[in-house]
Amino acid sequence: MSTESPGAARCAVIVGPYTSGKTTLLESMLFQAGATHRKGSVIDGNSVGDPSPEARQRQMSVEPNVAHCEYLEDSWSIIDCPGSVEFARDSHTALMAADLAIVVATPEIERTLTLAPIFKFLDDYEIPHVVFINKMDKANVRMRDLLEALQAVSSKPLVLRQVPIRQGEEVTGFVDLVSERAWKYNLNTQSDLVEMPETLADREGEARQELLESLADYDDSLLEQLLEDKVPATDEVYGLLGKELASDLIVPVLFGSAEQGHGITRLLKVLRHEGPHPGVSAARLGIPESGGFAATAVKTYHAAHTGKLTLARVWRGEMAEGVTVGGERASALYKIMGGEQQKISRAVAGDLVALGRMDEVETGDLLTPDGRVTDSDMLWPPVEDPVYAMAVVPLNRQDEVKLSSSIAKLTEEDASLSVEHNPDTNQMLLWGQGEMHLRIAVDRLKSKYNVEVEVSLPNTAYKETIRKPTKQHSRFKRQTGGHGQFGDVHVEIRPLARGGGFEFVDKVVGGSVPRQYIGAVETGTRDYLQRGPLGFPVVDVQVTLYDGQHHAVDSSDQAFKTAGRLAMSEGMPNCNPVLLEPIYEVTISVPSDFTNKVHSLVSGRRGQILGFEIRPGWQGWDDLKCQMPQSELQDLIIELRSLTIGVGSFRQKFDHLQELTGRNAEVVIEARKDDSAQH
Ligand SMILES: Nc1nc2c(ncn2[C@@H]2O[C@H](COP(=O)(O)OP(=O)(O)OP(=O)(O)O)[C@@H](O)[C@H]2O)c(=O)[nH]1
Ligand SMILES: [Mg+2]
Repeated sequence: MSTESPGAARCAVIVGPYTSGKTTLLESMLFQAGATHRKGSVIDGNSVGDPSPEARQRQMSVEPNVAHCEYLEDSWSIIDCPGSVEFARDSHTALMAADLAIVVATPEIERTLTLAPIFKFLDDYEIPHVVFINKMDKANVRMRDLLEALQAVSSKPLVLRQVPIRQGEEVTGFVDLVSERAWKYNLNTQSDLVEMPETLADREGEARQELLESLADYDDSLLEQLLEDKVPATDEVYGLLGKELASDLIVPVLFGSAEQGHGITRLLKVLRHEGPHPGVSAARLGIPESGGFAATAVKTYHAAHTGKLTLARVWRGEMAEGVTVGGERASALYKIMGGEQQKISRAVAGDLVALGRMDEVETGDLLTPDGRVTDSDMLWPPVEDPVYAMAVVPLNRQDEVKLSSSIAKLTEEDASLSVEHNPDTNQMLLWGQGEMHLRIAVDRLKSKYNVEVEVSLPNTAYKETIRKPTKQHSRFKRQTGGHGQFGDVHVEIRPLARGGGFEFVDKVVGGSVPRQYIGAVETGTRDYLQRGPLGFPVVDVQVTLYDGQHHAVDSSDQAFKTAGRLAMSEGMPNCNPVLLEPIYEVTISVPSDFTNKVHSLVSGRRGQILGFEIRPGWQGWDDLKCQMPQSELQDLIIELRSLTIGVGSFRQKFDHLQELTGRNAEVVIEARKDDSAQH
């Protein structure tokens, strides 16, 4: 496949930490490219991006925003991603449509660490990217210091493309290090060409030399020229910038202010001249070169009027109205612009298109005329581990079915959201990436599907067991008119080793309990296990039936089942019952600067550190392995993020049940009693 695809639309995906100004940047780019006639703002709630009520209300992005513009002769699709780590899934999949990413950073050295996970993802998938340092109207750091801090979290060399012109503290323009021209910012429009300030000459020369040396690291011809003190041709430098960006060897760094519209035209020009073409991206993704059209489904939306919409990047061929994928027909093709959809008749290689009502298609599929390729060679990011859960119950009981189908739509839109029916606690749990993530899911249930739910913290799956054996004789006897009921059993109840579950042993001799009733006794004892003397499911217990009595007329399955159950409820309280709490194995990943803080976090939550190692593939990060009670994990992510400027994360896996005694156990048992009293 030719990697040159002149004329094909390109796709830039805007990513970056929370509130760095991505949606404002989109607004500014659209305005300065002439795609909009008025520049809206996130604060005023009239931006192209963030059209949903959930986003407007919080003045933050909660899903990707899609827009298009023509700049000079080029077509661009732009996807603006939410910055909150809780919506990382959307950035990850949107980036699979990207020819390049624009990483929006802020000029704050103390926040540069928040870029680490973003750079890591871009590196893992070799996605070409530029950095745009936004909010320069508020900057009070030296560019050199900022760049050094940014470089510390990027494994790829950052190459400064511009140096700031300052008047006092204020950044009023920039010098482009390739053309060596100076520009003065204008509010929300192109900059003016000005004389290069003399005071900047040294700094400019030094920064330009750094840029050339970075490029020369990957180009021998430029290296030779530099060694011979020759000045390389400007076109050659532009060419190398484009080439090395497309191969993800270097990361150009630009800056400006999305709010003021500063540096935006420069960014658009860099995209125009140096932005990779879709052919490069298709090759990177391993899209096969022949066989009709090929498109990747990168996001699924369920919209009120159009139903399900699949956002797809077309890599090859053409999709026209009525297009079918393995027999399934798209109801329509749309071009999305913020909250609006416009019907279009065709989409060709390079385009970002939304396909209507493709029920079978899932995010991540490669769409071809022959059908969906769900397991292609195409790289596809794994789903993020869930870290936070809420229990949900429909306010209106009749909404139960509707709730399940609505949640299914939400999880189809966002695979980092999932649902679990927890059999231990009998709760329906919504799992996701944090409190905000789940609150927005709950808001959407109401605003989109008209299902209101009550949310609560998930219950911990406590169990109980016993510590000493007992023998129990119980008799169930009832005489009520005609037929009576009679069952009499002798059982021995014994503790089993942890993980032993439940065992029922039949040691009846001589038919004191006739064969046909033994199963009923077992059923009775098993029934009891659902709720032991402390109020929780019973585990790790063995019950041996060794004797009993029966009555020729009055004995029955039912009578022996009741007798079995009775023996348990009379015997178990004498067995020294004890609470068991679930212990999880937890791996916490943080930059090593935070490792000490995490040690105290873990011990403060009754955790036990098992050890720590370097996080594989993450320079300067640690993986701390520990064991922690499930009850301490519920809001762990909230504290962990607040300790680590949002970048810490963890994975959890059930490990074992462990006895819980003392005050902690009493609280749990009391709460269970209160809970039962209410129901
Ligand atoms: N001073 C200044 N403020 C800005 C600039 N760009 C954005 N902001 C402000 O920063 C805040 C966040 O802007 P957004 O554009 O919503 O940021 P975002 O990165 O899209 O945020 P999320 O999508 O929620 O992560 C808003 O209050 C903007 O007005 C800028 O260049 N300078
Ligand atoms: Mg945003």
